Amino acid sequence: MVLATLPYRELDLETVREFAAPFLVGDPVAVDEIDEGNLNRVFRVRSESSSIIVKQALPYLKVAGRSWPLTRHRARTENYAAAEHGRLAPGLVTPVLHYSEPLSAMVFADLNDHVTWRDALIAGHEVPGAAADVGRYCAAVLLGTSDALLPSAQRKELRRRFQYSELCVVTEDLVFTAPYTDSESNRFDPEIAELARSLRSDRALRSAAAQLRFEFKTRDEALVHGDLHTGSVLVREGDTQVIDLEFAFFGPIAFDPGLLLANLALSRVAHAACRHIDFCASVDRAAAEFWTTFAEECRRLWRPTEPWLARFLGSILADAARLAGMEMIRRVVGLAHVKDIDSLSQPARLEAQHNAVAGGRALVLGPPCTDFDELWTRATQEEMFE
Ligand code: SR1
Ligand code: MG
Repeated sequence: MVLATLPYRELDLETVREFAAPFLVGDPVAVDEIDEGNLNRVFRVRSESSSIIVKQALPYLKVAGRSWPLTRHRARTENYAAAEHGRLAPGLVTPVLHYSEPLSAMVFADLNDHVTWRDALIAGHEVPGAAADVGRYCAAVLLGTSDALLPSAQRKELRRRFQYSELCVVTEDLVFTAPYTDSESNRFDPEIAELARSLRSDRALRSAAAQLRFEFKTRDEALVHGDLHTGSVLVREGDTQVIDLEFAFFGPIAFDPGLLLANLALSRVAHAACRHIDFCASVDRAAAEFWTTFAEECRRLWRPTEPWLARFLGSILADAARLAGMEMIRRVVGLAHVKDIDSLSQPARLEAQHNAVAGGRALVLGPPCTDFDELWTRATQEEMFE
């Protein structure tokens, strides 16, 4: 293949056909660009009888443009992390079928009968099994790459392959810093300008954010997904696939459960603002099922008699709550929002934004959460709102 031997170039609707051809049954006949995602270009290439996905890292952040340069190392990270997490959680991670180092491009099966869990939630569709699958995934990969289960020598070797990457710096900035400063990257509706300003002058919140940022940078506990929101999970009844592992790094175990719970809480807050009471109950069940399965699976994988287990899970829950709070706040006032709320019209949108920030604050500033119900009640509290 000519392209494979060339130096890096951005694939486009034409050149991606040549790159994709060896992975299709028959010649490529159609290409679409999938416009989801903030960082990379993603194409669907079809032949008469098959289709695949090509994902290419760009040398800049797609949502911000060339003014925010990035290296393309994230493609290598994603390729390694998908292999490692796929080994630990078989059947729950979409495998990379081919990786081109020169093009920073990956080929995946086209799961066109799946949707993102976020889209399913927005549409009000309950997906039985998804929450439990993601709970199992988290337990397998987080415990499986931590000192709890992985022998030291193997862990050292794995650790060497995953550096604190520039995407970790993006997270540091977008999750823990920008929402609490007058950063140019922040985006919020004019109606909540006052709310956004109030975050910058809240010393307790800023101090908590600084502490959580420090912990994010220094708690080298497990190979975390690093961006486990509901858009990083593809679902279909009977199948759940975790995708988009480019943010993977050795970080706090609570980071992935925290982000996942925050994104479920954002879904809940959005549905509550639309008075979709029945679906709120469905999101409540999904969140509880995620956490319960995660905890049970940790127990099973480690050993039910491990004397430290209850305290270990307790501290993950308390940390996950605070991290979830950071995620909820940044998805309202920071650069990257969630469709769950941004697709709402007023007045539901404003109510959801206020409640998401209130839930986030309560998680971050309240006393440490000691059980799941407390975390979820705080995250999804509804403030009196006019
Ligand atoms: C600019 S990148 C914005 C966000 O998209 C990714 O999915 C991460 O959540 C990141 O923070
Ligand atoms: Mg992503």
